[in-house]
Amino acid sequence: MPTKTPQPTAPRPAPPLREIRKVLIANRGEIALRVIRACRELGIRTVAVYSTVDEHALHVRFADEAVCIGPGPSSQSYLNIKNIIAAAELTGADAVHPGYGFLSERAEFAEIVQKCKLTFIGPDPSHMRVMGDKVMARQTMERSGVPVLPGSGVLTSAAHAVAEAERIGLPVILKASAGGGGRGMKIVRDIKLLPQTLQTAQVEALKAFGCGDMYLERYVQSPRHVEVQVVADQHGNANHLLERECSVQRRHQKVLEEAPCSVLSEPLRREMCAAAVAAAKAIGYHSLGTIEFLLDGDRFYFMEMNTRVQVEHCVTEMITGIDLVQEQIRLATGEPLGHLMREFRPRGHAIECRINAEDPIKFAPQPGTISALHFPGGYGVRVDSHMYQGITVPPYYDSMLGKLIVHAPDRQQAIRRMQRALGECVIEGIQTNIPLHRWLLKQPAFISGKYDTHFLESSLDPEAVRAEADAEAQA
Ligand code: MV4
Repeated sequence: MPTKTPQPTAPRPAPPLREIRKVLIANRGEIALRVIRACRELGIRTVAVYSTVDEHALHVRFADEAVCIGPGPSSQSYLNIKNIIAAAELTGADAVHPGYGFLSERAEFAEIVQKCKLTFIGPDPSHMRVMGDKVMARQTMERSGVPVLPGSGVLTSAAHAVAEAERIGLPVILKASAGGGGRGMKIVRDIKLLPQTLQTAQVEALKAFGCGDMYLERYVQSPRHVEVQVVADQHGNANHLLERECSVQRRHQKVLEEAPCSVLSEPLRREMCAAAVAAAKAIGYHSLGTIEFLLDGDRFYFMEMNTRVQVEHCVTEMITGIDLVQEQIRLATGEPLGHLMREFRPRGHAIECRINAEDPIKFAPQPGTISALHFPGGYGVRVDSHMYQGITVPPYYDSMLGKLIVHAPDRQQAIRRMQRALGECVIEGIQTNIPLHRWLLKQPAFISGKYDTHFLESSLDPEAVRAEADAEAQA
């Protein structure tokens, strides 16, 4: 097998505590606000960076200082490492928070931040590299006793691929070793099609990721996506903060998330959460992290690890009472897990709807100006959003306007609370996916909790979503 043998990171001596007094947030939108809020409560000063189209953005207004780092396109601003580092040096920041997306999982960025004597609020670049290489991640997990699907190493030829597929059994899925999040995957049901599919996939992966390495896995037909939140300190301690159910997706974009997962039995939850902690310990991980699993009946398999704070972290916050971003900052200073070391039990149920600026039926992004805005409130409702009345949503970034999160004693009450909150939501001037959410929350498959990763795309009913949009317009 030509595949590199992964070496789990050896335990390191814990570094001394590094004080954080000023954080530069290398991001925009709701997550930049989320980090600023955590910093303010911790008594830490904040530096926003922004592109010219974000001059009036809330993250710029809420931060103590702000530095313009370039024009609208992210390649010239939020991905512009030189300008971001210059902004940190100019303002005397001592730490950098990458948020999610943009530079958050780029090992080279974390490395540059560290070389500039700044604290990276996240794991080591080495952790990002192991988990960014999906073949290495799989092998490391397998060796650590974390369940993985039958699969191959990097495929060296069409003949090798066919031999491996025959050993694994059809159907199989071809994945790019440098991919992730659903990018660069192809399902193969007929062995005759494997050589051609492999070649196409290699070319595409090389173009998209700069690496054409592909591997095979047994394909699971109707899985659920369940992920476990882990926390780890720089002293070798790791723990979990329960799981999130994220199966409501479209084209690998999550649409709605909940915590806990309504179909996990208590023994299975314990097993999955223990596997996630073992995964983090296997690489000597520190900071916040998420272990994604495919759940197939009562079996689960490691998929990927995300080494950043995730969009859906809020549902975990609601059911655990832990401010994950504050903890992430605290862990970056070298503090031990402390109060995070206890056993967490789900406290009620939380649901998050991602509110996007898009056509609710065709899903095309809808940049534009918000002419009227009213967010819901009341007991058990949380809104994490960077919107304000009059904002012009630029076309350069993702279309998420914010997140509506509810918390209630049980799942049924959480669904009712979300329906109530969506009913209070007013966003005029641009189309949003709120009608899609209103439709979704009425679906018997959703209400019963018996859905998998194909549910949204297979049961989407444009007429019914249109009816929700019309009903909303009437109200
Ligand atoms: C799979 C799979 C079935 N079998 N792997 C998509 C995202 C990436 N994390 C892994 N993904 C999948 N990997 C095997 N061996 C099905 C998916 C998948 C999926 C996973 C989670 C949520 C939504 C999904 C939608 C389609 C496919």
